[in-house]
Parts: sequence; structure tokens; C-alpha cells
Amino acid sequence: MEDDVVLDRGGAPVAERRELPHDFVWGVSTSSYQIEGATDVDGRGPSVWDAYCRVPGHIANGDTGDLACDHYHRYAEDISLMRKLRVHAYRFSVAWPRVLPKGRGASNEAGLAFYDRLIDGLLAAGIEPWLCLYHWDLPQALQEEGGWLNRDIAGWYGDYAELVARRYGDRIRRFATFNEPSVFSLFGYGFAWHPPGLVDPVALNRAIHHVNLAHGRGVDVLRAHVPRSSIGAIHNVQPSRAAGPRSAADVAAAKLLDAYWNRAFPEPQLLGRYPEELARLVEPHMQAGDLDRICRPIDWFGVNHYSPIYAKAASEAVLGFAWADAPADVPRSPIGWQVDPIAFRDTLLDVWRRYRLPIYVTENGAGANESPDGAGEVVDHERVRYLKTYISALRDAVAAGADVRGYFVWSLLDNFEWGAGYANRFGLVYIDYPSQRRIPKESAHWYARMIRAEALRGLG
Ligand code: IFM
Repeated sequence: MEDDVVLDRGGAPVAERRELPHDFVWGVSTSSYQIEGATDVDGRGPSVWDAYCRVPGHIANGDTGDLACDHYHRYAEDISLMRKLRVHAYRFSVAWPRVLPKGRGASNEAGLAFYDRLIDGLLAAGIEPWLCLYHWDLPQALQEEGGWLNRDIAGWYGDYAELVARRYGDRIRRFATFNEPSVFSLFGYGFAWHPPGLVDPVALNRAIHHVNLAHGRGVDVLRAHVPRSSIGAIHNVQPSRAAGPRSAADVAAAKLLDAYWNRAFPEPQLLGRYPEELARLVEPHMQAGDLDRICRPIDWFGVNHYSPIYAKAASEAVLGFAWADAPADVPRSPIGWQVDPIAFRDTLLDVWRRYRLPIYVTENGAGANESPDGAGEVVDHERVRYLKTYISALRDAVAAGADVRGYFVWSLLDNFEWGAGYANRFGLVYIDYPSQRRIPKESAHWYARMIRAEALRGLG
């Protein structure tokens, strides 16, 4: 493989060419609210993010997803870019309020037709669409009925899943129920960094349980309506470390963060139980039979991973812990996130040992604040270096026995990075937002060459 970087781990010999399965999937990921724009076009209803962005102080620079990458109108150009990247697969999400403007009831034909065009364009380009049902843009109308705190949402979500399955199940077999449920639940109900902007532990535990119920309902619906479906759930999984490793209180804080962040969803969904740290807290929101409703067989585990996370004890915080920064001397990406590919390798091995499902890395990438140089090119060496070392770590995990079958870069395009607005760029393709011009970065060219080299290896 081209330019493979071999991780140095204390002089132990490491095979240079650790081969991946011949049908390994190379892809890119995006999400609806982060790229589509067109928030009030063709009958789309408002989402919780539209409302949240309107509140001064919520988003850096007062940014919103109103225009984003205007992907709703420029999707054909974006498919051409993916074709040049030679990716096998594209993971996107459907905006629930685009297809069901009020979250339930009457569907919106124009919104449904947009995803028809996208899916048909991808298939014509030889790119497999991977559809995620939920990447955080809950219809605002459902939020007004309690959102994730209303137990009925499992049924509303099931009806939405059925609409999507019936409409696209003839052309799509790869479905994910949720993207990173722990992020939108913990940030939305525990830290007020996402909608609905609460700091309320009871609400957090209730929301977690209802998201899990919706997941189970979604799996059953997809299975019933898409005969050849391959269904997964996408979780962010990262080592949770104590800010003060010698402080018992910080170690306990990291364990609690680990329960909320890494285990609150995969354990009930795949092992049929809540983590011991959370079981008592979720109990008041449970009804008989709920764990059977949640723990439904799925086909793959989506891992989103960027870097380790850190926690410290904080008696004043309602959850008893606070987020902490990584130690000062660790390597960091341009936006300050720790770079630790060995943690990625160990995470993949850990997920494999715990859940024994085929793994697809559904997000990995590096954030930066780059801009075009004088020649109009975007030279993102640090992102290339990050991707090389993380893909090398993935190879190590496979060599050590983890069943990893695919890797999707986050992200195809620079996009709306939630609370950071447009300041943090994760794309292989640079977006000049005022003109909406797309400029493939050096990392895009590198990724295309790497995929081609892998394909040639497969032929040889
Ligand atoms: O942009 C996000 C994405 O929506 C979810 N996973 C992490 C990415 C980078 O922060």
C-alpha cells in the first residue's frame, strides 16, 4: 500500500503490509443538517437544530445550517467528487423533518424525491448508499410534544423508519438506526451544548431509554420491510481517561463518563442490559419487556472514533463529573483534539471482543482551520498524516483479529460543525462558503490514490 505509516511501539517489528479483506469498504460520511442547507425549501419542516441555532450564543459566529454546503441543490456535483475519490460507499442521513415536516402524519413528497435523486445518482456512479435514519435533526414539532422524553417517540420513529424503508428499501440495503446517540443525549440533556439545551440527569436517563426503544423499533421495521437489509447502529467509542490518573475521584468520573459515552447504548442494544453504573438510574423509565424490545439482532457495529476523552470529578456538576482536557504534552490535531492512533487500534479490538459483530468505522478524521494557498490549493498535510496513522492502526487491529470491514472518512465536505459552526473544517473537500466552490484538498487526492492502490493490490 502507498505510503503506509507503521506505528512505532517500542521497537517491536510490525508487518509493513497488513492486508485488509479484499471487499473492504472505503467510504466517506456526511449528515443532513451539516451539509444540505435548503432548510425552508420544498416543504421541509423545522428541526431542533434550526431552532437551537437561532438562540444567540449557542453557535460560534452565529452560524446556522440554513445554507451549509447547499448540498440539496449541489448533490450531483458532490456525487461527481465522490466518484473522483473512487469511494465505494457514501454514508448520509435522511433529515426526518424533510420527509415528515411535522415528524409524523403527512409525508412530504418533494423531500422524499430529493433522496430518490441522491440515491439514484449514487447508484449510477457505482457508489453504494448507506442510509442513517437519525443524525440529530429531530423535527421541532416532535420536540414540542416532549421529543425524546415522550415514550411515544419510539412509535413515531418506527413510523418514520417504515416510510424510509418502504421508499428506499428497493435500492438500499445498508441502514443505520442512529448516529452517536450518546452525543446528542449527553450534550442535549446533561450539558446543554445541543438541543434541547437541558442540564437534567433525570431527563438524560429517560431520553437514553427512549432512544434505545426507538432503535429496537427501527431494527424491527427495517427487517420487516427490507428483505436483504444489513442493519447497524453507529456509536462513538473512545477510551475515557481520568484527568488525574492517581485521583480515585477522577478515575470514578472517567468510569461514569465511559458508561454514558461508550456503553449506555451498545450494552442494552447488543447485550440486553444497561451498564451497572446506569441501571438504577434508568430503571424508573422502564416498563416490563423493554430490554427485549431494545435488544434486537443487528448485522454490524458502526464505530465513530477521533481521540480519547477525559473526565474529572466535579461535585458541583449535576452528573458529578466534568469534561477535562487531554494532558498538555500529547500530540494534537490543528483544532486541538488528541491524536492517538494506538487508542483507535485498541478501541477496535475492544469493540470486537465485547460485541462480536463486524465493524465498520463510520467516522474518523481530523479537524483544521485551513484555507487555500496562493495557488488556490488546500495543502492539509496534517490531515493526511492523521489519516495514514489511523488507517495503519486499523490494519493493526485487523492483524490482531478484529473483524473490521470498512472505513469512512469524516467528512466528504467541510460542513456545519454544530456548536463550532463553520470554524472547524473536517472535509476532504474544502468549501468556499460564499461561492460554494468545492476544492478537493491534498487529503482527497491522497485518499483516492490509496483506494486505487488497494484495488490494484486486490487484483494482483
Ligand atoms: O461533525 C461531527 C459528526 O456530526 C458526528 N461525529 C463527530 C463529527 C466531528 O465532530
